[in-house]
Amino acid sequence: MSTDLKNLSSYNAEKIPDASAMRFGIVVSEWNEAITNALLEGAVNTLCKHGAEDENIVLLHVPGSFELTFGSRVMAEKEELDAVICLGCIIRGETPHFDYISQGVTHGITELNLDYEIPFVFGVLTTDTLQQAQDRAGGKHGNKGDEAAITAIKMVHLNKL
Ligand code: DLZ
Repeated sequence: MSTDLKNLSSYNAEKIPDASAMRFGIVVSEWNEAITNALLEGAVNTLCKHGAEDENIVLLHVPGSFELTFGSRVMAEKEELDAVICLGCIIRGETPHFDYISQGVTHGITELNLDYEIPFVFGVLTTDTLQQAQDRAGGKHGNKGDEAAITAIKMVHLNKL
């Protein structure tokens, strides 16, 4: 199928707002770190490509995707931020753990978006296999870290209108 080869991270760079006055937090899960490091690299490169300054990107690592909610809340409380990007990778195993973690972090990040005045971006891969995750972390389907960064810039811009 032709859609198999589509890079889902493609976008028109000219339509993205300037991020030079924006300050971002990025919270990254250590589980599946080869994948989450690739997401992080994509997110940071994309923020910088659109003008964000290095000193305006604050990083925090948490043990697993389930901890992204708490880590993001800590970030929002302790730092002056315009947005928080949450990066994780949950790969389905043999037990229902995948579903509990996925639902927990989805719900948690949704709650943060409702409770705070800044956006929290969901950059969490939920895949059946490692290959599917690799395909979305700098592989044939692009990099969801790039997409999370673009979403964060757009949402900060929207929040400042
Ligand atoms: C326990 C667990 C499992 C089985 N799988 C993943 C995963 O695929 N991706 C991920 O980010 N984290 C996983 N974790 C760890 C949980 O997110 C969490 O860190 C622990 O349950 C402790 O709260």
